[in-house]
Amino acid sequence: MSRRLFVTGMFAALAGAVPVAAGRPAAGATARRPHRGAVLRAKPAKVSIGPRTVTTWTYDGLLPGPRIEATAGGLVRAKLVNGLPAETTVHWHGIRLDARMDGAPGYTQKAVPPGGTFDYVFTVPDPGTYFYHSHVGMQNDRGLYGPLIVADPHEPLGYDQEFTVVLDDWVDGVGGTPDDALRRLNASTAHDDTLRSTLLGGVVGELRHPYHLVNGRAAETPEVFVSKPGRLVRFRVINAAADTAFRVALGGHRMAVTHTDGFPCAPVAVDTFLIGMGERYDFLVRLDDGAFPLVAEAEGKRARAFAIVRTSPRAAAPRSDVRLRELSQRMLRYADLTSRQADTLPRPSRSVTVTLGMRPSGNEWTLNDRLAADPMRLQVERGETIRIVLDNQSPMWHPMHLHGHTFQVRTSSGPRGPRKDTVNILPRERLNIDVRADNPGEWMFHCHNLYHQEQGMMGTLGYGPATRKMKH
Ligand SMILES: [Cu+2]
Repeated sequence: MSRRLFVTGMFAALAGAVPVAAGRPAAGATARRPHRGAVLRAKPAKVSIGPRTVTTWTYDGLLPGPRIEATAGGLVRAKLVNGLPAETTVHWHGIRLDARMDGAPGYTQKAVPPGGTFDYVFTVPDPGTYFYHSHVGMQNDRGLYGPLIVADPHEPLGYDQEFTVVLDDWVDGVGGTPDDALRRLNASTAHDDTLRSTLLGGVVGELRHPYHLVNGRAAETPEVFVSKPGRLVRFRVINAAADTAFRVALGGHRMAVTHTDGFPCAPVAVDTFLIGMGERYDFLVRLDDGAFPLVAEAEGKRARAFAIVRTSPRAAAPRSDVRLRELSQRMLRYADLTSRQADTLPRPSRSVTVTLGMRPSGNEWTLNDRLAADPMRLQVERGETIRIVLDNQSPMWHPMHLHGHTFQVRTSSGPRGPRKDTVNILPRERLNIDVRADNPGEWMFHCHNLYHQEQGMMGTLGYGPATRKMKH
């Protein structure tokens, strides 16, 4: 099939010309359970990532945590039971939910103490690919994350099968914990500046994680997604890593990117895309006959996460170190992404600048020159639309994430930039994002590099005058 025909087919599918044929999602080896009345038991556990077994903190002993499924407009109920030796919360990343359910410790709830419980009950307004994770300290760089998939009751895309691909960088239980890694960083001003990428404008991350995972499995013992030749398959890719952007490609295939951060966009045919921490991308692909490498290159780190997409039981498995030409071919840019007319926000009535900075130690990251302990606060009034001008004066890229809202990225290609909740901004770059203030609360706005978050890069967007901060 030619690429042009393929893309035409994608647009036809979006227009509803192809009937919905989505069967039950088959998420490879990812554990699943019905979401109704789900109980999430946060607890220490031994889990195998393939080449080794590690002791870490998990939900229900699983890595990733259980897949939670919901339908747009419906309810999610999840009881968090804290079996950890530390306090914890669950944040529902990307969901425009009731602020009391956002899981932001000290802002929207008190963190749940060891032995405690918390009932998360909220409506999910938008379909799409989301995830949940702990929002306390470095816990998200352990195993405390899982996919949250919100089905569209009027799904306009026709496809035969879907797979969820949760990416992670892994250090816990391999020469220490993420807290140890953070302590080492904070104790030194010498940083590893060999981790570099032109695409990310310089140094890419704070440390070299020893493993990179797809659905909890290292490249040595990869996840295998089983399908059939000719099937049109939707992949939902979630970057749950703490410090790693991934460059994703499927060997021998071109992909049509259909969604970012849960929201639909006009399909774009590309060979590869870059996904920062906290971002999600969905793509459609018509599978060929064989066994194909699904590669997520840890950008600038000379390592990769790896899985196999198999449509032929007899085809030889690709090696995890296979060279993929797709990785260096046509790459998705934000300017390629166009949201639906219905998702386009009105003109903002004012703009505020958020300057991203680094203090000379290299261990303190700031928003408008403030650290998390005395955070930047953007005040908004309900109903207004504001423009946030992100101005990165720091020497590293940052995936900036806003809780409780999706913003519209104003790209160079016109007014219908993508709706997103997490956006990568490169060093020396300025980027405009518009936010409609339609969900009152006190919302975190922070870098999703967990090390930067813990080194101060955390502010808030709040409605009306500041009220007293909740006691941690
Ligand atoms: Cu950052």
